[in-house]
Amino acid sequence: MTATTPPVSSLEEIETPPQTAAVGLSDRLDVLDRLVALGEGRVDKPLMDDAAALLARAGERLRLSGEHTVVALAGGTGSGKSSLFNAVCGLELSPTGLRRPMTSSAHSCVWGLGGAGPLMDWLDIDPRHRYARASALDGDGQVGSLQGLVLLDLPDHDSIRAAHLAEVDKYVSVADLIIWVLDPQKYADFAVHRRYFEQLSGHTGVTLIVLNQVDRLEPEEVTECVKDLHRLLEAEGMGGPTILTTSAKTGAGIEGFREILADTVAARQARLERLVADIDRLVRRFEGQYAEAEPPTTVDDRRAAALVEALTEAAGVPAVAESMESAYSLRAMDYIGWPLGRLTARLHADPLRRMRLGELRQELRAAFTTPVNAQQAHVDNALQEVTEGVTADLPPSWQRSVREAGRSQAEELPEALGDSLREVVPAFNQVPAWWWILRAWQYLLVTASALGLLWLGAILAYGGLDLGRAPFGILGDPSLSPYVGLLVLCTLGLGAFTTAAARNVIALSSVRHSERLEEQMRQGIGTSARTLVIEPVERELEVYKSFRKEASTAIRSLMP
Ligand SMILES: Nc1nc2c(ncn2[C@@H]2O[C@H](COP(=O)(O)OP(=O)(O)OP(=O)(O)O)[C@@H](O)[C@H]2O)c(=O)[nH]1
Ligand SMILES: [Mg+2]
Repeated sequence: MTATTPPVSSLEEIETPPQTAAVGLSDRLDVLDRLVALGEGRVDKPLMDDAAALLARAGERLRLSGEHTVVALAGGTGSGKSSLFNAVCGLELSPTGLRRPMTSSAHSCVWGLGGAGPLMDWLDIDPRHRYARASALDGDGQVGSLQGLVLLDLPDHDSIRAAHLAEVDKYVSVADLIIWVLDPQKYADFAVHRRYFEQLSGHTGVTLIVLNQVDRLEPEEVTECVKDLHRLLEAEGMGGPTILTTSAKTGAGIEGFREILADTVAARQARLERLVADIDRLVRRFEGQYAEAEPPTTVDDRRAAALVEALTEAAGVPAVAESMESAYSLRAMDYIGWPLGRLTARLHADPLRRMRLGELRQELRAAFTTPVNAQQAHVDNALQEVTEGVTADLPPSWQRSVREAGRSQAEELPEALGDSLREVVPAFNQVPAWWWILRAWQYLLVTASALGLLWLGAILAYGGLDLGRAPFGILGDPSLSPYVGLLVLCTLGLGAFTTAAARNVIALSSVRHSERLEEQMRQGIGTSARTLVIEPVERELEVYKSFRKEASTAIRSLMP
């Protein structure tokens, strides 16, 4: 074979601009794929179903490299696959020779269309065995264009079968045409191998038979051979197969071979153009699925705050805070009230006070331990308010999906609200340091009063009634009794004053304390509202935003 002049370069170097009508198919399929992923379950179902069906029809093959027509040369070793490959390429690209088997890994040649890289990668074709031909330099005008053709020179099938079963499957699954190259000596082997290939891939697609090396036969022998092959194929159930005779050595039949390749390219282009038209028609149907107005992507602060307020109400936080305030006062008085007063109160068993504290405890226990039985209507209203504000500019289907997103985790709200309430329990149960200090102070005063009274008693006993000798002078000195009495009165007065002052301080701090706990509960509820309602809504708005962008860009790029 003599090499002709056209330049050859690696695939990466040739990136000719797209020239066919079907160009952009991969991009279109990607866009459609994204639209389906974003719109699934949200947008008009019949449209989504049609889009999914179209994507399935296009399949992985088109996604990899829709614009290319893949033709694979398969056959037994030495039949002349590489020689034919070189003859069509016009260059000695794939080594041929007497060594058997010769080709150990697939070679490829791409005609004039960039972007076959992913397909080559997927087929695992060694970059050193990838070639490209500029289509303009190709052919002599007598045959149609080979633009977009990917010709694969495969190793003989015994070799690929031995090496990688999966490889065969790959080649066959992407091939638009499989060419079986037979030689006059071994053409009968075809039946065995064909079944093997079909079994592997379930591929019953287009197959062309090439009987090569016909220069080795006399013309009558060629006719006889072709007849025989026809019979063989019919017996195999392949009615009316196309059989081409070639000689890679003399060039006989090569022109016809190229013509068939060009027809295959043209047929594929026509199929792709139909597919492109189908996709474009489908994309137009997305027009009604988004609104012109730029959508919001966040829930505004006012509405978010209103939701927290409504949930706070629904969880009964104000009532809980009120109970906490009362309980705080009662507990505080228990701690720092005048100890003697408490003692008498206990002796008299103030029933009202007892009942009140018991009730409060019960109320709070209920609030903290059971999930909040939030009023559903209240919550529903709040959720509706949140989504209403952001869906105004959305088409109905997306309004629905945003509303659903807002409610998607509503079931978890009561438990989450309950948790927010429970979180304040440790803070509620705390005893502030100043309670302890005042309590100690009160006991000190009581002790001082008691000692003063004992002292008075001793003065009366030893000094007044003269019951004996006092162990210390001061215990029997009646002249001290007014001072001691004054001391007792002072400590008692101080106790009463402390109690009165504490009452005021408690009144103030119980309000502050409950306000602080209420704020803490509110914050917890705020967090729940964000994670369970606002964030799902905002995520859905983001999905709509992406969908709108994809759909509007796709529609704008369509021809009018
Ligand atoms: N006479 C004649 N010889 C041919 C023809 N085609 C190929 N040959 C020779 O047959 C031998 C095998 O050709 P290859 O093209 O390497 O065969 P192959 O099918 O690629 O073989 P493997 O790579 O081993 O699978 C070579 O020596 C070629 O020169 C032809 O049409 N006529
Ligand atoms: Mg070979």
